[in-house]
This record gives sequence, C-alpha cells and structure tokens, in this order.
Amino acid sequence: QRNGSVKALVSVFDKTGIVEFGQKLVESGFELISTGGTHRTLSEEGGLPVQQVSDVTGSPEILDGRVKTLHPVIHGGILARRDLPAHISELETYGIGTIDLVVGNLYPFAETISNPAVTMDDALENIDIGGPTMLRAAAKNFPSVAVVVDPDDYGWVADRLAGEGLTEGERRGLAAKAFQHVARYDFTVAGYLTEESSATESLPENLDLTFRQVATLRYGENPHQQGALYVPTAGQSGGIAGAQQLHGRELSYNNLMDADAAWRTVNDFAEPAAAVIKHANACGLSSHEDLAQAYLQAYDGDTVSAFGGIVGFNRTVTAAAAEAMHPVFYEVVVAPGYEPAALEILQRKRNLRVLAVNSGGAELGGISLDIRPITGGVLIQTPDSIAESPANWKTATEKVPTETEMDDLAFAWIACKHIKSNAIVFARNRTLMGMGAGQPNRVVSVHLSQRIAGEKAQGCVLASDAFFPFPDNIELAAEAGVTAIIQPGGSIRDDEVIEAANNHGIAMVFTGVRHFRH
Ligand code: 93A
Repeated sequence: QRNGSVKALVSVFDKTGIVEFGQKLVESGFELISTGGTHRTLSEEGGLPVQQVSDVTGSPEILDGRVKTLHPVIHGGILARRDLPAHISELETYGIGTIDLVVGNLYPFAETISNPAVTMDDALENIDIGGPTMLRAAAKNFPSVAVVVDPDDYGWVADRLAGEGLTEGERRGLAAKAFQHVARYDFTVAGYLTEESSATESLPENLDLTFRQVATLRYGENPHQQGALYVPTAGQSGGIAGAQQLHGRELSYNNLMDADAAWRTVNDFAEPAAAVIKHANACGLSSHEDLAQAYLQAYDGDTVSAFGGIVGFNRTVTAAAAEAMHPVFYEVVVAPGYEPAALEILQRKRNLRVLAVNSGGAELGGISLDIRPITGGVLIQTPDSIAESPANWKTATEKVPTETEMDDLAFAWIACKHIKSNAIVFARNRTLMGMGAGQPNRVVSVHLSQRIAGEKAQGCVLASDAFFPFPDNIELAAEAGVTAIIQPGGSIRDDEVIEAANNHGIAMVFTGVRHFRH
C-alpha cells in the first residue's frame, strides 16, 4: 500500500454499529476518512482518530452536503487499478492516496416517501447521489477494494481484516451486495417519480352525473331489492351497459355485474383470451392463440367453480369455442361478436344470455371513469389502466425468471389486477390455476390459491396485486411449489421477502405498480 497505510472511507446515514466497526478497523491499522455526520460520530462518540473527507480532498462539503465525496481525490483513490503501474503513477502525480475499504449506506429515501405528507422537496433531498457513486466505484474495483453496505456484515468483515484479510471471493460477494443495494434504491426512486407524475392530473370539480334508465331489472342483488340499469345522459355508453343481447333470458343485476367483470378482464389481454367469472372474480382465465383452446384451459383451471358462471371472450366466438362450452351450464356469455355457426350452437341453450359488446366503458365529459357508490355519495377515479412496461420490471432475486416464467408472470400480473384485493394468482401456461380473492389478509389468499390449484400448484408462478408485507407468504408459496413471483415491491420488509425467495431459489420480479381492486 502507498505509504504503507490502508485507508477506509466511512460515510453512513444509518450509524448502527459504526463506532464498534470503526474501532476494530483502527486496531487493524486502517486510517479512517469520513463525511460530516459520520466523522462526528466516530470521533466524538468513539474517540477514534478520523480524517474529514474535506481535509483529504482539500475541498469543503458544498451545497448543503450535496457534494461531499464527489471528488477525484476520493474516486481516484477508490477506482485506481492496483495492478497497473500507470494508474499508480497517475495517483502519485496528483497526490492521491488509495482507498482500500468503503463503508456506506444511503439516505433513507424509502422511509422518507413512506410518510404520506412528504413533499417533493423532501423526497428529492433524500436521493443519495454521492453514496451510491462511492459504493459502485468500490464494488467495480472489488479485486482491490472491499465495500460494506450492510451493518450485519461489520462483524465478520472486521474479523477477517484483523487476520488474513478478505478473499477475492468475499470481496466479490460484498460487491454484488452493494450493486443490489443501489439497484433497489434507484428502483424505489424511479417508482416514486413515476407515481408522482401520473397523479398530477386531477378530475374536474364538476361532473354532469345525470343518468337515464334504460332497463328495469327483475330485482337487485337480492330478490327483495329493486334494480334498474342506467346510462349517462350525456356522452355515449359502450361496454356492458350498451351491450346487445342476442339471445336468452332477461339479464339480472348480478348477470350485468359479472358480465362486466368478464368483459374488463379479457379486454386487458392483447392475445385471444377467455375468462370464467363467478361473483365478479375470474375463477378461470387463459390466453391462447386458439380461442377454443383458451376457453378449455380456462375451464380446466377450476371446473368446480365454473358451474353457473359467466364466460367472456375478447375475440369473435368461433364455432369450436361455442362447442367447447356446450357441456357446462353458464348464465351469460359476452364477446365482441359471434360467428353465425357459434351463435347457432349457443342458441340451443334456451336460457343462456348471449351478449355482443361494442366498445369501451362509461365516459363522462370525455373521461373514462370508475364510479362507485358510498353512503351519501360516489367515489370517482380514472380507471386502473396503466401501460404495463415489463422493460421497467426489476428482478430482485439472485434467480432470474426463465423466458417461460416471464411469460406466465406477465399473464398472472394482468389476471390479478381483475381479482378483488387481496388478490393472489397462481398461473402456468398462461392459465389461471388458483386464486385467492377479497381476503383481508394476503397470506390467506395465498393459502386459497394453493388449495384451488392443488397438485397443479407445482411449477406455477404467483402474482400478488400489492407488495408482500411479510416473508411468510414466500414460505407458503415455496411449499406449494411456486417457482417465480411478480409483485409491486416497496415494502419496508422487502429485504426479508427477497431473502426468503433467495433461500428457496424463487425468482421474484418487482413491477413498481400496484393493482388494488376493492
Ligand atoms: O448528498 S450526497 O448525495 N453527496 C455526496 O457527495 C455524498 N457523499 C456521501 N450524499 C453523500 N453521501 C451520503 O451521506 C452517504 O451515502 C451517507 O448516507 C451520508 C452520510 O453523511 P454524514 O456522514 O454527514 O452523516
């Protein structure tokens, strides 16, 4: 080492265990260099000899600390290749000493934005720039430099440094951990900014919410309730409210609700898809280029629940698909259209309600709206339609999904969006194998999915409409035989959840987007 000294750069937001670690480093012959707050902790609390970064660089911390370690003296000292004489002589030319160990953890961005009252200013101030830069530099140069991001690693690293030193394999492991730490951090920042920008548009203060009655229904959700169907007076009404009934008995309130769920679900898939709906949730769902095959796979997913269900298609129904449906009793079928031969087959069932649907959903003042009643008013929101961008999804685990798993994860992700929260979906071969819906507790939804999937759970992927708050869900999924998981990520216990997935060799993808449906 240059001048025979070894140097450690220590800059931590979370000061847990740093004094003890610093103490051991000093005992092992390290000279410590630190930023303002860390310097204070090490020198005042620990009574340790420690140099200020600003004394090493000859530049003060500026811009309220925004620029502290961002300096060639620091980054040259970390990044220089020790095996290249040219690098070493360049360091000498500029009077830069090598840095052999970097200890850091970052500004608490996730904690900051978890406060609902957080301002954009606060959030931006808590995006660490210098920290990730020094961690990445040290990790890149792991053949010569060690990087420690996790206070849990202080103990064993200190022991190694007091003895033989760290092996190249250990430094490489620490480097991988540092890159993971930074990647997760950046992902959280990107997710936050994405949400911020999409939430900035607001709904108009006044909306013309007048509706006119287009049909009276025999009764409401139950026989003792009255019911009717209304469409907006202004604007056009497409979707289920504007559907054309081609055959069958009068539609009921519940038929319309379920037909709507079927229509929404299948229309979220670009590929041909079929859904079987019960109580507004999909119990069967599959996507396949051949529509009849999509239906058969959907039905096979849960043959017990399918009875008395509502079937939805996102393509013109073929004769083969209509034939495939024939053995099962269904209440309603809904699709954009029917081949004449298909209609003929469906019409053989006297009561089966056959609906042809033209276009989109309710629009008021040119905005698509999701309107739901509460006592004394209505809640209005824009629909949960967001361009899913798998390119922005991040694998959080050591295992990366295979191409087949990725395909199934994308399918399961859309599927769980249309199932009531807490929604869990087990899927394989672009087919729903099991689902848990509407449970107040996510782990129960996982249990239910597993129970429905039964033996078919083995080799499934799992989708969750919101993040896993605890690793118990992962343990259960692993027991069931799940090989890959998709979920938004963003829990304060993500680390534990990721660790559980790693322990079970499960691949896990974070979407950064949530799909609650209450
Ligand atoms: O504001 S920064 O993005 N600019 C920097 O140059 C910089 N260098 C280290 N944040 C920077 N850090 C971060 O400061 C570290 O990642 C660490 O979280 C924190 C430690 O600051 P202090 O030692 O003053 O408590």
